[in-house]
Amino acid sequence: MSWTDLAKNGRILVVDDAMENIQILHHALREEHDVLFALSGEKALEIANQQQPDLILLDAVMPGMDGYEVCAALRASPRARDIPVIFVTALTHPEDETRALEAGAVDFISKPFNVAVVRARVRTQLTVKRQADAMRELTLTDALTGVANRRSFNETIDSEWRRCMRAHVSLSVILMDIDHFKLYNDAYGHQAGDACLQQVSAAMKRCAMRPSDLLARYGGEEFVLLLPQEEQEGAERVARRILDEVSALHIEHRSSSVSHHVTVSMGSASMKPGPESSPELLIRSADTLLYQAKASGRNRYLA
Ligand code: GH3
Ligand code: MG
Ligand code: MG
Ligand code: MG
Repeated sequence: MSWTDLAKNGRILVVDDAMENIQILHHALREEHDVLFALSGEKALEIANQQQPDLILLDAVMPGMDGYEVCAALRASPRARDIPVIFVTALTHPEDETRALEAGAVDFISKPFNVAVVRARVRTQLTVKRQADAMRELTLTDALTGVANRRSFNETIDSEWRRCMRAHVSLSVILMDIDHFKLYNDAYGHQAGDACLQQVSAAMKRCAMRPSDLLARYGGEEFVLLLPQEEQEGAERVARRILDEVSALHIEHRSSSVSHHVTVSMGSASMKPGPESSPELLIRSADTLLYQAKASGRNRYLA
């Protein structure tokens, strides 16, 4: 990707069974946007799921899957359902337009179209999409630490649970709690406490290696790390690394009875999704172990 691509405003997938239609739209949009294309509905779904464009311009009449079917399939796909769709079609009847909007399209452009109008409508939808993405990001992020919040964790553990169930693999969680954090606040002040939370969560994040791992702030000074497709042993390796990383921060904590530095306690649990298990049970197991880690001296993990 060159710097000019980076400077472009959004990535658009153009779907049409006629190459000349794709060329016209490509020509109209390429200066401002990154343009991908697909010559069939099936191919469009594949690209939408893999590359997650910011907007799709969709032909209605195509052999194989038509635009309406593509639109319905996009809405049903977790990875593609938030991508806005504009129909661009030779169909002009109000009923066709209604059907497109009912299928989930955000706009409908009839051919022949005016290029300037297409550009303007595309820009509008990209702006709306950007705002929606930013809003979603805000609702899923913890403001202090920048890691995922509990709402995001709850959404993710449910979907990863289902994914691991289909794949017949385990998933693990590590529940983590800063030791004697109340005393830390009392000794160093609330602002220093906030900075400590930021440093500790950043250290935890460095230990989450895979793209599907998710670190979230679970509550005040409590964090949770979700490790999809990870067995007990892998989770223990990560927990050990977290102990080391947090200890290597060397954040002074003179009133802690554990160490003169900030430490964490952890409980980690792993499960293979099945009828006897649930995400709630997984978290409860980790929580019980965290409690025991606290009771048996802190600055350790139990699995
Ligand atoms: P333990 O080792 O048993 O976990 O003891 P603790 O003191 O860490 O646990 P406790 O639950 O008694 O206290 C948690 C403290 O975390 C109290 C609360 O003021 C502090 N805390 C929670 N959220 C924040 C925050 O956002 N910023 C700061 N500075 N402190 C916070
Ligand atoms: Mg067509
Ligand atoms: Mg604590
Ligand atoms: Mg706590």
